[in-house]
Amino acid sequence: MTEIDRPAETLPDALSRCADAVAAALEQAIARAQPVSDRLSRAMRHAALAGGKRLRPFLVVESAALFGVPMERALPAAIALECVHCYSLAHDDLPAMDDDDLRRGQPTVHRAYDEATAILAGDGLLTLAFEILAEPTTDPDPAVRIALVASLARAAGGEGMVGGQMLDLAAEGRFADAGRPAPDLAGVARLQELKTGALLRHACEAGALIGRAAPPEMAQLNTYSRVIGRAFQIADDLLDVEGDAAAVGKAVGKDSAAGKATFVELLGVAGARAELDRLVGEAHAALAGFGTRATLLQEAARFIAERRN
Ligand code: GRG
Repeated sequence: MTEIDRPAETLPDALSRCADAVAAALEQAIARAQPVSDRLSRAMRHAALAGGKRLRPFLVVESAALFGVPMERALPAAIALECVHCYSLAHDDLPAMDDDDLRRGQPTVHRAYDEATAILAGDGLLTLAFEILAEPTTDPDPAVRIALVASLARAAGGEGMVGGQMLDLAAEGRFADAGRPAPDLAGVARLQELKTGALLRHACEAGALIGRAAPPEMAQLNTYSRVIGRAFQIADDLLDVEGDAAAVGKAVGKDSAAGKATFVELLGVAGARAELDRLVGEAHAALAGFGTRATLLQEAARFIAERRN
């Protein structure tokens, strides 16, 4: 099916259809990987299958759909990214990092199992991601598979999410020798562009690679992904201030307790909301060249800005 005969779908329907497909594909991928320990297998499933909006896979699928790629073709790259995201959450929740008991409304992996198992489950998902990307079913062209591997590695590693997480821990004043990122707007933006923005950027890049996007189309998606990355984090900061733990599915109020600078602290609640509105407009504009094919991605920008969990 091409984008031309793709049936119109509302964003909630498209998100839920994608989330179901992602859960089924993750379940199969973990089973195929055959972890030798049943406990490890169950912990990996707990980390990967306990709910979640599946926003990053949705962005992969919809970015690829801009180029007429059906969901099934984009799904392997989409679940590879979700494996990395789920690993990062399992590790972030550990006592050595955020020390959280609740994630996606369920006990965190180390609470449901133990710390060593949670670390290994995260490691298992991280490596599974790259195994999936290496498989020919991900893309028939080896050059595209290598580009996907390189893009995800850069996004997840020391120059991306892991680097951002390190800056975030430094912002709490944990390391005497590591320096602290400046507690101003530029410092917070840089930290967040790495910690959470990098995987969102990879999501759109992966879809563009699978869709064989031309450089100008790649650039438009890159702009969109940067803008929604910023919106995602501002919305997250607002949830930390105003959200309800039951609805959010995790503890709230942790940023101010840790004394961290956030967008909301620097802009104020009204300023943060105004910035979100501006960013939603910018995200729409970035994809204007794709016409109605980009409607779901444009609506996703508003969803990200207004999300309640
Ligand atoms: C431990 C290597 C390592 C990295 C951790 C992403 C991250 C870095 C930590 C997550 C902590 C956190 C709550 C960050 C705020 C933004 C964020 C990633 C929220 C969770 O993402 P959603 O809202 O979650 O997409 P779901 O559950 O819907 O998948």
